[in-house]
Formats: sequence, C-alpha cells, structure tokens
Amino acid sequence: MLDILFKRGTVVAPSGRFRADVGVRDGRIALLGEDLGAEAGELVDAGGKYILPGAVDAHVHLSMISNGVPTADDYFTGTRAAACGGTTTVIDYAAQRKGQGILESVGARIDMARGQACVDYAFHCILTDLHGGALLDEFGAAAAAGITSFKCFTVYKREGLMMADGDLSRVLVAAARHGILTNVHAENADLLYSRVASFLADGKTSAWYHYLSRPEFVEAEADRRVVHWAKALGVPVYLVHLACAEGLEAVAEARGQGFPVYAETCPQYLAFDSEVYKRPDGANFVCSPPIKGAASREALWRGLRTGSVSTVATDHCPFTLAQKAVGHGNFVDIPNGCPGVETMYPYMLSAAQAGKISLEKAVEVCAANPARLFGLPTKGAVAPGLDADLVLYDPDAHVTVTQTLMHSSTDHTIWEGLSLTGYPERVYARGALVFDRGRFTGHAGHGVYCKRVPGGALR
Ligand code: DUC
Ligand code: ZN
Ligand code: ZN
Repeated sequence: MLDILFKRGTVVAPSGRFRADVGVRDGRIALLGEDLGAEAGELVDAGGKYILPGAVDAHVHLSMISNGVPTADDYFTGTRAAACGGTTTVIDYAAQRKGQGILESVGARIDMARGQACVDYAFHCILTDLHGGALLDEFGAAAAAGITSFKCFTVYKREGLMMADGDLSRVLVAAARHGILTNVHAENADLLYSRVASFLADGKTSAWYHYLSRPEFVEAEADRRVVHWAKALGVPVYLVHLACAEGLEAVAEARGQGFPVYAETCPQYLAFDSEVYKRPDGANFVCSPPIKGAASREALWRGLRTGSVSTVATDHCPFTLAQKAVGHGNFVDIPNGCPGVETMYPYMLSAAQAGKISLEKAVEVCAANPARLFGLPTKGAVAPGLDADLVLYDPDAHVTVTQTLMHSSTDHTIWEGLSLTGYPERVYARGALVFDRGRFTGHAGHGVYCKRVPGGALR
C-alpha cells in the first residue's frame, strides 16, 4: 500500500516531460508509471499540474554572522522559506576557523541545524587555513564522511577568509584527488580594496559605489584566473555566484575544450541589472559579487540556454531593513546579501513559462545538476527509489510576490512586486507535506543531514 498516489501528472526531467502517476511510500518514490492502479492512503489529482523534483539550493547562508551582523534567517526560518518555494534541500557553509579541522567545522554546523531544519541539508566547508599543508591530509577523511565540496575565497582578505594563490592551487589538486569539488568565490581583492578607498576619499558613499568598486572586470579577472588554473592543473572547479559575461566566456571556452569547469549563477543576476544600486532601496540589493550590467544579465541567460551555466542557486543571505540601513552613509557598512531561497524555483519556472529557458532546463539547473555535482544521488529527480522531494506545480497560478507571502524572517524582499506565472501548489519533503496552497505545513527537525557521495563533478 502506498502512502500517496499522484494521478495524471506531468513529470518534468532535464531530458523531457511525460505523463505519469507517482506513488510514494515511506518518504521515497516507490512507483512511477502510467495509470497505476495501486492502493494508496491518499490520492492526489495532479491533472493539469507538473510534478517536479524539489529544488536543491546549493548556496545558502543561514545563522551566519557577517562582520558582526547576524543573518535574519536561522535554520528553521530559512528552511521554512525554502520549503514554501519548492526547495527541499539546501547546502549551507561551515566556515573553518583558524586552527580548526574540516570534520570539526562541519560537525559544529550539523549540531546547529539539527532539530531546526524543515528540509534536508548539507554543508560545503569553507577552507581558510591549511595548517601549513597538514589540512590536506584530512581531505580523504572529509570525502569519506560525505563532505564532497569546499569553498575558497579570492576575496575577503581583511576578514581572514581569502586563500593565497598557492594554497588555492594545492586545494584544487588535493580535493580533486578525493572527488571533492572546490567552489571558488572569485573577485580580485586588491583591486576592489583600492577602488573602495578612492571612492571613500572622494566622498562617494552610496550603494552605487558598491557596484563600481567591484564591477565586471574585478570579477572577470578572478574568474579567468581560477579557470586558467583548473585547466592547467587538470582538475574540476565550480565558480559560485558567477555574475559577469566575461567570466562566463572563460567558463564556456573551458567547457568547450572538455574541462570540468562549472558556473553557478543566482536569480538576482538574471532578474536585475546594476541600475538597482541607484534606487533609494539600492542597499537591499547589495551582495557580493554585485549585480552587473544588462549585458552580463543577458549573457547569463544565454549561458543557461547553451549549458555554460550549470546551476542556479540563491546565495540566500537576508538582513533586515534596519541592518541594511546601517550602511546608509557608507556602502562599505551595508551587510552583503539578499533573500531568495523561497523565490528561486518559482522565478526560474515562471521565466521558463515565459520562454527564457525551457521547463526542463529550469529543473536541470535548479535540481538535477546541483544534486549530481554535489553528490546527492537521492535528490534532484522524480524516479523510483529517490527521496519523495516533490513539487506539485500549478502552471496556471498567478502570484505577485510580496513580503507578507514570504516565510523568511526578514522584513522585505528584493522580489517585491514580481509577477509570476505558475507556482508550487504543494511541496513534499521526503513524502511529508511541507507546503500546501500558500501555507507552511512542515516542522522544525524534519530535515536531516545529507552525507554526500564524492566524485559528482567527474561523472
Ligand atoms: N556574498 C557572499 O559572498 N556571501 C554572502 C552574501 C554575499 O552577498
Ligand atoms: Zn561568495
Ligand atoms: Zn554566498
């Protein structure tokens, strides 16, 4: 006997869409096929609806303190928002403090999220200190423990997060040996610091100068360098929140030559351009890297269509209006980050319905690819044996995003007023209903830690 049987839905996969019934038992997809006659505790009429895999948001920051400022969302509220937008797995970051090990850093974060998360979760480990090289010896144990991705920075030098070029190249090589995918936040630290200093010296302090202090070439130079190393070293690399056309060109060229180089972009880089920083609420859009000019935005959409952009993730990192306002007199003091975890999948699917990409592509970049690259074999697809992380998507719904509909604990959204065609009607996380027609129906502690499988970037 099944727990739930979805009848007459249309399942969407990267390779196409097909009519099917989907049967769920014990939190997993048990059956998939046409006209299933099996008995079920609950029948759901999915006629006229799409059955999609829950999205896997590979880039969120929950319960993070940035320059002394705590994010508005913790593991409960952030994953509640995720669930309500059809995202059923999130990958957050465990930052290594100087002297700490990898398992120790990730373990501490697992302890924080346990009992709080409403959807499943995992952690990339942010590496900041190689302990003179000794940390490389822990990579094998990290991979065996299911930590299959690291993040390194070419920025945040003064914050103690930046990794020197030589160390980063050692990480790339040693990580690849263990099937661990190195993620890089690429911008040029020295260039941006010097531009910040000269703007401040001239009294140029508005949010617009956040963009001008780290414009296209400041990111592109670092993107290009990281791609160059990965190619020369023959190792995979994943550029997080890639936001500029020129950086994407380097990725596209490398991919065309057969190198395992991957780019992630975020909805804010697809929906907006740098003009937002001239708005009175420009501070709300301050994130790093900043949103670039319209040419980059269009290049990112092209990159999605041609395959040079592999994933879409949110960099969800919300702050309240009061926290953002601290930077009113000086863009340097604006906490970096925007909300997005609840709107990502609805936005990408709505864009697909409008013809920007196909629905299949939206599922590929929001669910299938992040699941594969980050070693989550039971996520990212609607197939027998996989977790029943499912979105019953109504393509005919019309929703205008407004803060009161959102489930994050921040008090504004950069997506205010966005008109969406189509919206999740119900969302299931491992078979449990977590969102039902506008209402959160999940609970803290439903989400579990996902131990991941190494080697995803090579398959
Ligand atoms: N940029 C980051 O690098 N991290 C968090 C948020 C942001 O804008
Ligand atoms: Zn980053
Ligand atoms: Zn980030």
